[in-house]
Amino acid sequence: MDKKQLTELKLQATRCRLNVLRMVRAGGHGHIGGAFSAMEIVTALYFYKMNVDPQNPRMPDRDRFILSAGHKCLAQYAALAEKGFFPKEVLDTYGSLGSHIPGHPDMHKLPGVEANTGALGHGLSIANGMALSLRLDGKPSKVYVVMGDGELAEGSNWEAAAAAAHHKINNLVAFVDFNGLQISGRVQDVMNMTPIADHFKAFGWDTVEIDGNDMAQVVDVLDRAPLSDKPLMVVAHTVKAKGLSFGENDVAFHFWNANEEQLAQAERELSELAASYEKELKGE
Ligand SMILES: Cc1ncc(C[n+]2csc(CCOP(=O)(O)OP(=O)(O)O)c2C)c(N)n1
Ligand SMILES: [Mg+2]
Repeated sequence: MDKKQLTELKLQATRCRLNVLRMVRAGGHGHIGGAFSAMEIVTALYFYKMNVDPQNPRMPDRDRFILSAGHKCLAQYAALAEKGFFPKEVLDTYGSLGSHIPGHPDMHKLPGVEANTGALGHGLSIANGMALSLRLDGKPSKVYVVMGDGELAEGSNWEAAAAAAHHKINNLVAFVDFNGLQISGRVQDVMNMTPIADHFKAFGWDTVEIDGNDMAQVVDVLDRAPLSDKPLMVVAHTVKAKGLSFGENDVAFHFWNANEEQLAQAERELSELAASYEKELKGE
C-alpha cells in the first residue's frame, strides 16, 4: 500500500472517531474506550479489506463482520455510516428511544449488522458457524471477528477456539483488541488471559501480534491472511480510548458520561487531525 492510501485510511479512521463523538454528543454517553481502541481495525476492514456493498447489504458473497465485543458498537456504527449503509443523521438518534443504533448492535434494526452481540463470549461461535457454512457453499467470503481482551474470560470462547482449529476454519480471521483494560480495571488483575497468542496457538491457531493502532500493520496482516489451513488470531496491542487525548489508557473512559468541555476538546482535536490529513492528501 502506498503512503497516500495509508493516509486516506488514517483520515477515514479519524472521521469515524468524529462520528463516535457525534453519537456521544447526541446520547450524552457511550463506550468510547473500546470503540476508539478498535478503530484502526474496524476502519481497515470496512474501507480497505471487506467486500461489502452498502446498496446491497445482504449480498450473498459479502464478507461478514462480527463484533463479538458488542459494546464497541459505536466504532461499527461510525464506519457503517461513513461507508453509506445509513444516513449520518441516524447517528444523532443515539441514546433515544426506538433508535436503530442501540447500545449493542441489533441485526434487525440496522443494515450491515450480521449478528446481535453484547453478551460477551458468543461472537467467535457465531463466526465459526458462518464461516463453515460459507465454505460448504463454496463462497469466497471471509468472516472477521473483533473481540475484547476482557471478553476472553468467557469460557465459551475456548470452545469456539477448539472448534475453529478442529475444523480448520481458515476463512476466519479474529482480532483480540488487546488494550489491557476491561470494565472494572486491568485485565491482568480481573482475570489474566495472557499470553493470549500462546493460548490460541496451543488450540491450533495461527497467531500474529501487531500494534493494532498502527494502520500499516493492520492492513499488512489483513493482506497476509490466511497464513495456512488454520484460523488466524491477530493479537492487536492497542491503547484503550486511543485518540481521546485526556482518556487514553484510563479505565474511567470505558464508558464515558461526557461533559461539554471535554467533548468540545475532543471534537476540536480530532477535527484538527482530520484537517491535517486532508492537507497532506492535497499535497499542501
Ligand atoms: C456475558 C457478559 N458479561 C459481562 C458483560 C459486561 N461487560 C460489558 S463490557 C465489559 C468489559 C469488556 O472488556 P474488554 O473485552 O476488554 O473490552 P473493552 O472494553 O476493552 O473494549 C464487561 C464485563 C457483558 N457485556 N457480557
Ligand atoms: Mg479490553
